[in-house]
Amino acid sequence: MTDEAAPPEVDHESELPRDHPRYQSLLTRHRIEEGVEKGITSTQGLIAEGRGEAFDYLLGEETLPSADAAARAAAAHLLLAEHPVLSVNGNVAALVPAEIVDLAEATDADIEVNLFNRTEERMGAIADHLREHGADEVKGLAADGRIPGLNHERAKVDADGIGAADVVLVPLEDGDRAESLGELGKTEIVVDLNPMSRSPRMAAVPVIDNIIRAVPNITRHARELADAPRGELERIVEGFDSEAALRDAERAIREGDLGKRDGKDQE
Ligand code: PTJ
Repeated sequence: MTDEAAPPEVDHESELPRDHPRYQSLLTRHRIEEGVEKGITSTQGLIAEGRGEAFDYLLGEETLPSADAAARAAAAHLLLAEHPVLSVNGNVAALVPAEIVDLAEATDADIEVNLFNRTEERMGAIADHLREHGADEVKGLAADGRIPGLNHERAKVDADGIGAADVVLVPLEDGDRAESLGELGKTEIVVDLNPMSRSPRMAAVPVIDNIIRAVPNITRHARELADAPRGELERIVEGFDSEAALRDAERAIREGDLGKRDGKDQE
């Protein structure tokens, strides 16, 4: 027997102690930094991450019950879809590559790389990174389709991917593209920590949560609902109120729950 406390368990990927009160947030930063170093994430992705982190802090770095209900509605939409597609950008690829592959498997969805700041190098690096994490097929490289109403590079999609999709998961999406995809009649599921941002406000299902929690949560719901009859999935979709979900996240941010943030002071 010894009086010495066991040393904190350290995450081998990031070398961060797992018991650090802001472990998840620091791990997220570490992955984004690594994404930039590998040529996956754009330097603008660092700024986007900072914005997201601020909102996550205000939300107590936890999934709200309303965001969990949104994740369940997202899973029901993906399971009901004829042709679901998961859109991946540089931040999503850096933060949740294996989790996106799991969600695609659970919902029989295609994965498509779709970038705001599109370069062929980054497209290739992200596709390779997703394959290293288990993706069989990655769309987005053919770029033989267009989203009308957007300028050249941002409009590129695969005709048999996002171009043909009925339901699209578009995490951390730009407002213009969210609007254009909506005008094309696609059902959009947007994951974004800012409930005041235009993209979640356009979405059929806004999931106001960190992508690192939201994607595994949608997968968990999809696995639970895998054998549910269509009628039950349709009831979940119809029962979801996007306005109420956005209002609830705004309320949580404005009123705050400082108790939840104890011990999670910004460092
Ligand atoms: O890789 P690319 O070229 O496609 O570019 C991707 C980014 C994210 C850089 C680009 O789409 C962009 O500039 O996005 P914005 O306009 O900065 O919007 C990003 C949104 O995502 C903001 O509303 C953030 O609050 C939110 N966000 C950031 N990190 C997370 C997040 N939402 C959920 N989880 C996060 N980890």
